[in-house]
Amino acid sequence: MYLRLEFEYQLQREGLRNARSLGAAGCCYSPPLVDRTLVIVKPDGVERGLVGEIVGRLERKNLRLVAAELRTITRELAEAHYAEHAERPFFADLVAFFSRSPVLLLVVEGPKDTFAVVRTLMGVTNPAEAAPGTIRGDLGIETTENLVHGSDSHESAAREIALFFPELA
Ligand code: IDP
Ligand code: MG
Repeated sequence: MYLRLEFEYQLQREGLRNARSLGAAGCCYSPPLVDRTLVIVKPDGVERGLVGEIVGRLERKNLRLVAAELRTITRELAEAHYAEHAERPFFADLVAFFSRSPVLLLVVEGPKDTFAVVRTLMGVTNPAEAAPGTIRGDLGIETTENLVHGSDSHESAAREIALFFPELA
């Protein structure tokens, strides 16, 4: 499954710009769309049927989907994605978990510092400690199987989008 929504949103952006320049009163506030980040619904989220729940939270926040693809990640790509953790004791388990079944890869777009907005929606790494109202806080209980990945900086977002969606880099 691979949805390319870029063209559709380009049209929406054009429409918004036109509406603003004409001074038309829109029904809804739409923030400027300037920033992208990578979000991944991890294998546990897909296996548990929580894709709709998680994507719904991103959409209700008024973030927009730019790309969405269900893909089984190879061990090599999982190792590259999590390279910063290569020396950590949980690395082998993390790579095995991340490559065991399909993930949903998403590029989402919003206003300034979208990566930070997504991280707030996700909650902290350990779901047992994540605040209620966050994805991990509401839906998870274990540290490795914590449902969702989100880039942790502008630099990580650029690196990770290029890793999984080279055509969008
Ligand atoms: P993040 O996903 O909140 O950015 P990181 O520290 O970057 O957290 O860790 C990457 C992933 O590695 C986590 O989301 C989690 O799946 C796993 N992980 C992190 N710390 C531990 C741990 O102490 N034990 C087991 N798995 C861990
Ligand atoms: Mg991280």
